[in-house]
Amino acid sequence: MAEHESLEFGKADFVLLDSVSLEEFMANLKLRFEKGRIYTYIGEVVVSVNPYRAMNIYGRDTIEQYKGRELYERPPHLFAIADAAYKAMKRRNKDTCIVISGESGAGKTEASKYIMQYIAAITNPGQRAEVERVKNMLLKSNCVLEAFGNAKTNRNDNSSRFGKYMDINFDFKGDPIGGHINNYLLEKVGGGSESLLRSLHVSKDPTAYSYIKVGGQVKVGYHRSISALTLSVADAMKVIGFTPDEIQTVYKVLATILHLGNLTFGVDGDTTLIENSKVVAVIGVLLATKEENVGKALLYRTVATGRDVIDKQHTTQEASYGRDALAKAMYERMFCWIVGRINDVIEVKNYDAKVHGKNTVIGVLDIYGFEIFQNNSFEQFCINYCNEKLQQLFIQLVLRQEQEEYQREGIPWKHIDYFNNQIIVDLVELQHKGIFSVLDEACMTVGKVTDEVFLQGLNSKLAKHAHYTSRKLSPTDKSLEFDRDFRIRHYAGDVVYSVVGFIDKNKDTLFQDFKRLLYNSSNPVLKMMWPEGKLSITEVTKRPLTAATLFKNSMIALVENLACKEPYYVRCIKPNDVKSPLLFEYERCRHQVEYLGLLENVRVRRAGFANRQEYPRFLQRYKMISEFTWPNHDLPSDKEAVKRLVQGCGFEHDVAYGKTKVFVRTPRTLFCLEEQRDEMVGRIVLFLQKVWRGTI
Ligand code: AOV
Ligand code: MG
Repeated sequence: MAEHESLEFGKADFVLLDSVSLEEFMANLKLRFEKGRIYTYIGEVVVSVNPYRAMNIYGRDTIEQYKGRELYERPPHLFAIADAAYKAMKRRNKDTCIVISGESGAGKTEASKYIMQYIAAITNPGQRAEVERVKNMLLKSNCVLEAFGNAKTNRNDNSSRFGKYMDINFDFKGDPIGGHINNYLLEKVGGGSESLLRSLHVSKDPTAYSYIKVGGQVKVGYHRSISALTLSVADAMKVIGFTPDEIQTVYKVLATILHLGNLTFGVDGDTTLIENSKVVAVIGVLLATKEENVGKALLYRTVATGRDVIDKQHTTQEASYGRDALAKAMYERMFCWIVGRINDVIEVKNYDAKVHGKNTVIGVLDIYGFEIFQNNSFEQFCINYCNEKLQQLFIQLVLRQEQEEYQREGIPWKHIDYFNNQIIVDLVELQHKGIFSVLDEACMTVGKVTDEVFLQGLNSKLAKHAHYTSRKLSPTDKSLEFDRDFRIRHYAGDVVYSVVGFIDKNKDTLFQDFKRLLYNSSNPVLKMMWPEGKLSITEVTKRPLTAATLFKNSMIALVENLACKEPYYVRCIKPNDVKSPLLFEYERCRHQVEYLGLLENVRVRRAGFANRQEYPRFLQRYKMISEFTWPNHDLPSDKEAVKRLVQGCGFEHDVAYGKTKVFVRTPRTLFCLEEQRDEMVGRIVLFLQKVWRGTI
């Protein structure tokens, strides 16, 4: 809690504020940001404000300062939290997780990288080769995934378009021996960049590719991902163990996607045709398949009618839809395949470690942050739902943890009120009544399914919901500009979504013809990515789960997984929307502090006890201030000794004794203890100096 830092930098822990009000909280946050102190605690939670400039606080020397230390011994830092999670894992044999949350651009991904670097730096003192290999893989995999899964958005130049949860497995020595990555819904919008094109020996002009130019602008999306596929990424892939053929295939898939974007369809009488057939030939070469097969898959669809199988021709509209679906599916499949290959490599290999050894885990979650764009669609809806789930988890865990600790230690607990966002989580995910269910139902309607049908379903089911409205339900509401709009009151703010595209994105259908096309490629790597292409049309019977259902299930599983680990939290705040290192936009920050529930977090922390320490730790730190405990006590237990010490100082009223820990209610008491300690340490030092000099 206390840090060896002068108060001119504000309070290092919000729990130490003189009074808990939004104003005081904000004043402290602002002061610290302006003084270059970007981290502040709320107990064991780190609040981080994106500095938008390089900070000289992540180097080797800083790492050394935090290694093995307790939270309150050093200024607040991500490293301290990482170390706490590591210690809990190592000393107490606990699976832990570090959950990093905050809106888009707040600094989650950067934080997750520093945490990984810290863990890599403090482990494997014995320099075991296998452990070094694993560490190297874990760090390198990050760079590859970022290259493919991040992109420039309006909110963040390096925005994570996928969610990532990485488990790091440790052996009994506390060294990393493997890991596993779960990835969540990749946003698959089109794009591309010049440097990729150059490396692919196709046109240098990015506007020559229609997936890249939209309204004269280079479209976001794969933009950055593809540009990042430079030598360094290919190198990292090589180190991880991707074969040259695999890396080549990745390039070919990317090139195919760009070429697909240039395909245009026309009609001649009753026939749909491809207007630029040269492109088809190029794609044929890239995919190692016959040109005519590519053409056929783009223009026809095999359908089973009773016993017969016929080729049904697409309209130009269907063909364009199919083309775009193919491009997106290829990208997504490739991304998942890359994650799978990385998992193969970082999986815990050693049989002994797997079966006999103590194998504990630290999980690091870095996901896409809450976002609001000009136009919000299915992807933003999923991303924002994900953030609701994580907020809900925070509420439960932070409350639960406190509650459980007081219970365990036999100390009474007083409830603090929160805005509980469970109501919004339910609005999205509840069976039968939630938005995902309504969407799935609409998708299953026989006949022509449209986004409007979905919207009608929402309006009829959710008309009374406090967090839902739409143009139809609130016709005079200015923020709902179009008939297709609906609005959700999220915990982090109102977001207007357009229903356009929800049905298609949810069904996420890729014609079986394309799957077969890719499966039948003579490129074995590509073939491997599309195993289900093996099935013929008559064998495909099961309706695949919708994107919404898959996403919901993956979120529920994620939350279950996090909930059974000991959680550590990093709450990231974005200080302004212009990426300025100087600007602390008060309103912007206040809003985030509010919706993140940080003030309530402080209150819970304080209403209970600001500080708790295990008896031996407490003694070790303060024993010099009492004659009963210095230099050693002769009482029957450390608990008794702490009681004597506290009595002696006159803090009885402010302290509670749990089974294993002493709880200190107000920070002031701790200050006093710290002051007395400093004084005593000073005296002891002086005394020792005198002894040294021979003056005593
Ligand atoms: P995000 O992960 O929270 O957004 P990032 O971690 O990508 O946000 O941070 C956005 C940008 O802020 C980075 O590219 C850096 O320029 C800067 N930044 C963040 N943290 C630091 C730091 N500790 N030191 C220096 N610069 C920093 V998103 O992924 O969009 O939700 O989906
Ligand atoms: Mg990110």
